[in-house]
Amino acid sequence: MKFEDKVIYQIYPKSFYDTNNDGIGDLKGITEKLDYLKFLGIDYIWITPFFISPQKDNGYDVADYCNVDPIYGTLEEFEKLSFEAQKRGIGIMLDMVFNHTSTEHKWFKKALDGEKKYQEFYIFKEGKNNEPPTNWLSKFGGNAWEYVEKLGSYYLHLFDKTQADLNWENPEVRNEIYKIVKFWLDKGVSGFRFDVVNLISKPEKFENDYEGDGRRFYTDGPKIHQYLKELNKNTFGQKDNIITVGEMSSTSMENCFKYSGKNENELSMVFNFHHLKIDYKNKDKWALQPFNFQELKDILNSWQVGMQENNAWLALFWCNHDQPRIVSRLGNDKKYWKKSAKMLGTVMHMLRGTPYIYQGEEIGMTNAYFDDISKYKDVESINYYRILIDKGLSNEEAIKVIMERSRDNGRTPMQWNDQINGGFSKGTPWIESIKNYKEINVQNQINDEDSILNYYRKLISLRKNYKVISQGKTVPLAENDKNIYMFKRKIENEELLVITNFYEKECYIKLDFDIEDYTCILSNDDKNKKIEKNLKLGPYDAFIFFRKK
Ligand code: TEU
Ligand code: CA
Repeated sequence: MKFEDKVIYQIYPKSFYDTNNDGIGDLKGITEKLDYLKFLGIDYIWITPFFISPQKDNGYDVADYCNVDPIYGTLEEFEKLSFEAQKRGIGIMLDMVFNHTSTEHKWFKKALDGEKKYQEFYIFKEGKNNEPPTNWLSKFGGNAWEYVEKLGSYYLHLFDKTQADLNWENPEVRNEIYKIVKFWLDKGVSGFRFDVVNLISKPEKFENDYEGDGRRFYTDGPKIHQYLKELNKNTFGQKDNIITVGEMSSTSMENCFKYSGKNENELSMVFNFHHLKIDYKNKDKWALQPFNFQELKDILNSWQVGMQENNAWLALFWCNHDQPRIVSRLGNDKKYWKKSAKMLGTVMHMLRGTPYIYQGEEIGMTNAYFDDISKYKDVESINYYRILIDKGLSNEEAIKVIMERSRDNGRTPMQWNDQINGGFSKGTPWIESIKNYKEINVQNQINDEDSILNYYRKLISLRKNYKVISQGKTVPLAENDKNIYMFKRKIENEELLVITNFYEKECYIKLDFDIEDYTCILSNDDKNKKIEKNLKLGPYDAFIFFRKK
């Protein structure tokens, strides 16, 4: 695997940095912050979609894949960004949304105008007895089929009704997609993130799901591996060193062995979300429960071991633009804000896989705590607020759920300094800034040796200096401990030992192996900590020990 010592930084351009003060972050804003990213030490930036789009789902509804949406800038500005990034040794990964297009895409418009060729680009089906073709649910709420009066049929949309699913069965669709990928390869991009790519292969027969929402019929679908191998062969596989990551929704580990397997020629690595559903009550995102620590450990450990045994590679992450902020979710964003943010960072950066940092995570940005539905912008949050109210929840009860679970928690403006809107924009931001920008911002942390930001820099540089971090095998330890998450990494004569306390309570861990020769190479607490048979851990402590045999 070629990308094991790399670290990737995810940028949500809308909320990163606004250079013309229209309240929306832009490509020029990314270019202006490249020196900051260089300082952080990351190798690639993954930029979420900035293509032409009506922005119903903030750009995941693409109307033209080969042009920049004017709210973000121009193709020339992208080229400038790409040039400046390359100069600094930073690669650019683009976010390709090929499960669906916007209903504003010319293909879909032609389909609506009755052009048979383009109707076959999508999944149009007739209903039965005035009912949609199946009872499948959209991931954003409601039925997954939308009726088109003038065609007398329904089209499938696994997401919003303005995001129509493409028909990958059609070779012309696949060809068009190859052309788009090649267009961007020719512009010199270094890699791609493929949005919900394990949902592209739909079943031959469309039938009702009486057990779930339909996902079991199209998740890791029948031809998925064939499609990915062909995509690889016809596009990025023809060039050296292109890095690719697939976003795998509700996937299985067995499928991930193939998606990212060493000799499979599909993708470099995979995201999965199982470790982030540990606070969903009965698997329902919109029902709250405290996070289940044992379940979190079991999931992380089983994926670590399973993937390494099968020569497959994981993308490691806590945060992205669809997730609440991790320090608010698993840490403590008040009393132990700094310590818990560093502890969580330690875990993700020391596991086997490629770490992804989502903008603002490196300074410990928190959830938004918006207490009024009018402040939310995300289509999913707005739809589910309605659904919860219709279910009989009061406004207070519904807002409590949205406040914890909304994707907007991760979409508030990046906090650069203590100036208006945290230095993101002098205009009115498209989504409100979090009030805590006066304390939590880049400027405050950049020269503070003890800051979360500088701790992340150390985590990144450790990966560059220790082979055991980039390439070692993971050995889970203390698997049933109630407070501690702990593991070893091993390669040849190097060994890394990572010990973390996920709670505020002090605790002890008995080390039942040979503890000689370990030295602490990084900690969010006492850097001179000596390893002992009976090791004491303070609130949210994290220690990284190393030894060479
Ligand atoms: O997300 C896929 C996905 O399933 C998300 O809907 C997310 O996991 C969900 O919010 C959990 O409830 C990708 C993109 O990352 C997301 O921003 C897009 O909205 C979605 O695909 C559709 O393109
Ligand atoms: Ca702007």
